[in-house]
Amino acid sequence: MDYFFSEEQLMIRDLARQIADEKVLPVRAELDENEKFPWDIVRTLAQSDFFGIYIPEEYGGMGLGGFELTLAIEELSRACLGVSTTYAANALGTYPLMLYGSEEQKKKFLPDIAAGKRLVAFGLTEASAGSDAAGVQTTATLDGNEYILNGTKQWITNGGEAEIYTIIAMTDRNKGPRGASAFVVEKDTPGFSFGKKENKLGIRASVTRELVFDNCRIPKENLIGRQGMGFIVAMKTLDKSRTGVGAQGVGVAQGAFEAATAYAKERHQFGAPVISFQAVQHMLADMATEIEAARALVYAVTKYIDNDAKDVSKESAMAKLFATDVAMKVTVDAVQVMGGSGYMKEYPVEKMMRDAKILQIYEGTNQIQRNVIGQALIKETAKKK
Ligand code: COS
Repeated sequence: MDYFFSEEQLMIRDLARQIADEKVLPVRAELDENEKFPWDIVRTLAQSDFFGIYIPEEYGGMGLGGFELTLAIEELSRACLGVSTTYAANALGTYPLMLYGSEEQKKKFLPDIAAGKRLVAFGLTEASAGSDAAGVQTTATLDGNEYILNGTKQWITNGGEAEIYTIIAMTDRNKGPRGASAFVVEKDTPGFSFGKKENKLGIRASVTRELVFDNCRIPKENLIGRQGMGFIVAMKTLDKSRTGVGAQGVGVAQGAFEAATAYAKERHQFGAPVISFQAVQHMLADMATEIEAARALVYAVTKYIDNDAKDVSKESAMAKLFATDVAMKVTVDAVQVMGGSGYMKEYPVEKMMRDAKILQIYEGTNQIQRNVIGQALIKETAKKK
């Protein structure tokens, strides 16, 4: 398929592919085995200006869009989903500042983020808040010129390694979603510490930690947007970032498909390469078709969002839902095509299958995506009456 990329888009895709092939592929098994955070790769991405792709030029970025970011995420995911999660979660954490930050906040934080000098994390999830985004228990209480944060965030990607945190906390618990507010909190703020590092099934190169706020005082100026807007900040952030999860799905599925196809050409049974058997060909044909359909949807939705479309919740949820379900199916099938070898750590597809599972869970489970799509359909059909 030719997506008629511009010169700049081709350059980003090719450079991302080169970094993935030269820097990520050789170490991905080791990063996975030892749960090693990919600092060397983060530095390489920073040197190549990858952290600034989607950040406006006035704040030190390249001034491009979510589409170019998607191309970079897809290529990194083709090699290692743990590495691409670190990179994509950085954008997730940055969006609240980009979308709702004050001029002062943007000037203060975005240049360092664009340069890859400081990593970012997004903190919404808690023990009793995840799918139920309004169920946040962490509180932010205004005290003079400061907010005091108390509570614990769970399963936070880039936790501990990031230096900038965008956090959703309740400024008024009685108001439900309208009682939430968004804040930016810097690492090393007294009262802000990190809990245990999680031991995960997949994406083991990425780090997942608890964030603990114990009477953590932050300046009043660290409020993002207005008080009470936190739920909207979180929803709009997720609307924008979910296509990135879709791109992760396309990338990991592509990587698994390529590995399975190459293997099926090499492996001989009954005197012939297994790819000559129709049963295997049909599996590969389905995989190739589903990947292309997922890629087309992710690209189309990302371009739609880049063109300043107003309400993108439904389309963004569709891209995430479809591409990540494809990723799960394709990675499972890649293991099946490769049989015993597919199950062994010597080959990359068992890791891809373990990694892919998280895509159906984080940034809103695929059940939640269906709820978002369903709610949008109800609204749309009500308008048409
Ligand atoms: N953009 C703008 N406004 C939105 C919105 C969006 N995407 N989604 C909801 N809202 C608004 C609603 O219109 C509603 O406004 P009013 O009070 O004026 O009517 C308000 O926000 C509350 O919305 P709703 O009643 O739909 O909230 P719910 O608590 O039922 O939650 C879902 C809705 C399930 C969609 C939300 O909780 C969600 O997205 N959950 C998943 C979050 C997630 O991805 N978690 C993973 C961890 S973060 S990496």
